Amino acid sequence: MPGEPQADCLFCKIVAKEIPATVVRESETTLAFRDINPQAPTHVLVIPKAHHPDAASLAAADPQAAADVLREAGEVAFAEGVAESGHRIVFNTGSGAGQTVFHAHAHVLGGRGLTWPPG
Ligand code: IU
Repeated sequence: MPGEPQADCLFCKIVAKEIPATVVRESETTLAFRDINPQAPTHVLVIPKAHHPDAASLAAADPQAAADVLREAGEVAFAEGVAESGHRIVFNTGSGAGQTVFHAHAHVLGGRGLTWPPG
């Protein structure tokens, strides 16, 4: 069933507090925590609490939850002080794009200059 917790999903385990994470924000439907391998001074992941494998399937199955993730990503950027200096919200989608955890997540990156195109 879309949205159901998956036993082998690392981010479902973080939502269930079975694996620790440095949580910076939590809402009814989302969780935001610091990436363990930060690629910028600010690098926070925002995930839906429900399991969806990637951003596209999240948006298709639950558009409100997708909107919640985007709103929380914006709140994280504001709280981290990178809202105005510039930040990037990234959804790697598919292994070819570097997705390694197949539970939808937004990377919120900021605090340094970000070049385009990304690698
Ligand atoms: P990706 O877009 O699927 O590649 O992003 C997964 C991210 O999850 C990546 O930046 C990892 O550093 C991060 N991460 C984490 O924060 N905590 C973990 O326990 C694991 C991965 I495994």
